[in-house]
Amino acid sequence: MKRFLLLALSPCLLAQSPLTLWYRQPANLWVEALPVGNGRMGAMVFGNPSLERIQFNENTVWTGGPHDYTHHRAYQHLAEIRELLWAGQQKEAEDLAMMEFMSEPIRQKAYQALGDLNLTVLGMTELPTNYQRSLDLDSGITSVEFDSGTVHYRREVFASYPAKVIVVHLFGRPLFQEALKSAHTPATTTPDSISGAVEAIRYEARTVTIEEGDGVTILLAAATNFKNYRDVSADPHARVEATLAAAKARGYAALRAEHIADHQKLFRRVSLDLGQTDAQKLPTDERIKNFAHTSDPSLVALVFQFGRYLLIGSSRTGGQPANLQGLWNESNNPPWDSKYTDNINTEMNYWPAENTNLSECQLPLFDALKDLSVAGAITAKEQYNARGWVVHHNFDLWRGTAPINASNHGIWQTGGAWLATHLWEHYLFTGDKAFLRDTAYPLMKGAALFFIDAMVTDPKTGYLITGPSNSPEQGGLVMGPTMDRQIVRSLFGEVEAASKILGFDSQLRDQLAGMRAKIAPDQIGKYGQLQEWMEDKDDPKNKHRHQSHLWGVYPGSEITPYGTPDLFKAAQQSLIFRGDEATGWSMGWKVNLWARFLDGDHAWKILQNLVQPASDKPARAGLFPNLFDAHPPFQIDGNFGATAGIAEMLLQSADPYGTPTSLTPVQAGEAAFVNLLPALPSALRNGHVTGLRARGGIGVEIEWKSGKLVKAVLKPDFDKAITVRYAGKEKQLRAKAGQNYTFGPEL
Ligand code: FUC
Repeated sequence: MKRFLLLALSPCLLAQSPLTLWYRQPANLWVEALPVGNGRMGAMVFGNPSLERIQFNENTVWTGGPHDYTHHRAYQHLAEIRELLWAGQQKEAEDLAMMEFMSEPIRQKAYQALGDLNLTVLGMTELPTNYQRSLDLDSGITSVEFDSGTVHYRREVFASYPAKVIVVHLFGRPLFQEALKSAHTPATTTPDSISGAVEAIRYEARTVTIEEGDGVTILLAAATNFKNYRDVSADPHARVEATLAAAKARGYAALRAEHIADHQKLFRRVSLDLGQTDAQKLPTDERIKNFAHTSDPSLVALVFQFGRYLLIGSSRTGGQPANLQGLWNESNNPPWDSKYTDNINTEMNYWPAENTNLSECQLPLFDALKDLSVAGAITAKEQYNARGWVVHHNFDLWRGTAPINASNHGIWQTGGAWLATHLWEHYLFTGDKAFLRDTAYPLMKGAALFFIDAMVTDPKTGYLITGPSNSPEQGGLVMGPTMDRQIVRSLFGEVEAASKILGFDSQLRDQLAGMRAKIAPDQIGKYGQLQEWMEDKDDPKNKHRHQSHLWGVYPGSEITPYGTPDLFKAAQQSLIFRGDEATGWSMGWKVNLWARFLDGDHAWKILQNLVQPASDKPARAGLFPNLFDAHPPFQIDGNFGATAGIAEMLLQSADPYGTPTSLTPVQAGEAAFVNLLPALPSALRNGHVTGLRARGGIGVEIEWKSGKLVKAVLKPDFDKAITVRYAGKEKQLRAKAGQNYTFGPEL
């Protein structure tokens, strides 16, 4: 009998849990380690038997300090930049903008690593056997266990949101040595503390060890002096001390129970069963390798739930929003600085928030929008002489809103506007009127005011357009890219709808409606494609990862199968031209787009490209062994895009009758549309999902067999007129709050 056998879960049980990632070997690379996070701190657990490495972050450790990036009085050059663009002198316009219109400094700041907690286990006499490490998504706990001689070793690690600490528990009180290591030099380091500074940020991390009963618990806390983007006057030492004292007083069992309860309150809202096969008995890394040639639908469910797990881990109330790597980062020079790139990436991070029932995980983003509306008002005034607020294609901890990097792609005006549409979506999903009135509306209105002032009339067509701007990351600086027009049209419509619901600003509402009708429309070009720009200049061979002009299909809903069938077909043609291969997040977007095109098998094909070993694709796409999505090297948006896309295959609640010109009752928040299994891939023959959410405040459960609906249950939170659709049939319903409505395939 091994000494601690009773404490260990049987490996066999773990291996069969559909919500577990597990491996037969420790992590060698960072993208093999297992993530835990509490919205402030993240940790990556490597699981080496005798030398455990827990690499950790705190998400306010960034380079830089409070700073206004705005290029003051840049508006003086705006007219000339526009004139040059209209005269076809793009290079001259970009050169002038590079000199006179860019952020100061031109780059924003970078998210940083914090340190490593290294644990050396002493006295292990024999090489480990029966090794297994795992991450249980359901409890949010990662564990490592193995035997050495007659001793069974087991440890677990979790990140507690309520207690703000990382908790490491070593069962059986093995002898060990602990060493904290800072990711920065110089730093003041002892075995159980590190403190130092990165430019304006001062940080501290500290552990305390508690010996309780049959185990040892190490509590790790970290904090900085960051209070908000303009104030770094907090005391990291006092913060860490207070956190540790409170956590220590609770003890391991209470911390663990509290963590599980907190995590499950969010995580368990949605269950997804796509069927079980033998393929799922293998370790996760092997399942990724096998996915292309075996039937393993349960891996799709795991990828889906992993995205939800990552959102819970990286975006919790009171903290920072999820950045390009969520909050997991081991580098002080991470790709794209691990900032907030909002010409797709930051938004994609939040695509699964509402429909997969993690609505409150968006609140950190909305807090950031409040900051951005203040910082971005200076940029709006100084660079466009406009009211309201603007965010270009990136922001950072210091809420830089001016155009960064280079004028050919940094000057993109609709980052703030796109983010503001998330406020409206949050309202549509939750029906929370107080949120609409107090938080959403003022921000949405500010985002719209900017475009009332900053849009111009195109001299050639007489339409209203944005500019200077770009179609994200290609084609250079232009006037009036399609994506901008779609975003502004949606934003204006949403502000109109919100002002109507709230009884505010009727004059503004009329003004927005008038302007919205004059924004240059979506156009079909000579290849039958949806034009990406004002001019018909798309290259059908263009495989660019961005497919920005398809915004109106997803995440927007102005191009729809039944409202705008011609544009819908053209948009589909554009996506066919772009192809099925792409980098990580781009594939995440394509899954959602093909789902909105109601083509489940095509969405599935993209998902198969996404769920393949990253190593086979020089790490430009695919999944790493720990299921992190590749985008050289790792970017979390691909995970979130995949989760949102899988949900979008099963349930859609955007109005499929929408058009760019008039807001439908669904888009205006007056009615709801529930489209059941709109893009079910033939590979997902059987399944059962509970807890998805539809716009209108509706909980949705769906069960299907052999590719056909068996039963759907709608649970509206509010009285609502709902159209339910399945397999071409529709049914109207006047639903009452709190009642269940059950449908079979005949509706
Ligand atoms: C956008 C993308 C890149 C990358 C970066 C963080 O600029 O075009 O692929 O994801 O964001």
